[in-house]
Amino acid sequence: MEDIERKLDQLEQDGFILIEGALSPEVTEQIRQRINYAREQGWEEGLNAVGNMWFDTLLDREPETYSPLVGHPSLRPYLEGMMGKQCQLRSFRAHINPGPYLQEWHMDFYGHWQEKREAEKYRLAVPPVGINTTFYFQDNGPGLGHLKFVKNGHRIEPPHLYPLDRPKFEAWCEAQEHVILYPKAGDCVVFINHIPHQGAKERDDMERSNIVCHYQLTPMYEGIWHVSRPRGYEGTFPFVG
Ligand SMILES: O=C(O)CCC(=O)C(=O)O
Repeated sequence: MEDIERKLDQLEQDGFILIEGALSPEVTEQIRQRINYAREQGWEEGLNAVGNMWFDTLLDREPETYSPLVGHPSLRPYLEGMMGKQCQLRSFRAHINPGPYLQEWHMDFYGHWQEKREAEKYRLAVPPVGINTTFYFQDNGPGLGHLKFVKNGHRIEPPHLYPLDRPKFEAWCEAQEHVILYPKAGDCVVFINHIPHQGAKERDDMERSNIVCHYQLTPMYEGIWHVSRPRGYEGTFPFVG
């Protein structure tokens, strides 16, 4: 219990926590292979300019493989500890980085700060927030690959967001103090998803894939500024019996 409380404090304080061994080696290997199978089948939605190939349909295509990741028991204390029953799966996306990969500095929930200001105008409104759980299927490490955060980037509003001036926003992110994580296969990074972050391969030929579950605490209106589209309502509350 105390350990969980400490981790919840850390998530609030730092904006992220690394959960080591969130998935067993067997499950990690099984899912790694299924993600590669998805690529063989050509199920990707696309491959973007920074080297990220993405898949939005895997939870629907192979629920027996992927649904255990939603509200996974090793993460439940943190998701539930932060959001309770209102914790809602917003979207489920897998990624493969087939070649060189240096992600753009970005936030998954770009609209957070403007929605926060909006919410402050109304008596019952609360600022919408979201959490990512990103599962890794290969070992990252110095010389291999990493995930970088802007230190305390969930607590300060970055400049150049509204309207987005991407070069200036990215230059600001680059100039801040950073924290670098090296998640290993089976680890999961849980983070508040308006913190600016950037994944990267340091070795172009490493195999690298991950699965991101986006959760949201509050219902968010269609068109809110978030990198993912919502899955809808039915069956999206993992902690409600
Ligand atoms: O490690 C990565 O490639 C980046 C992960 C990411 O952008 C995310 O989890 O939202």
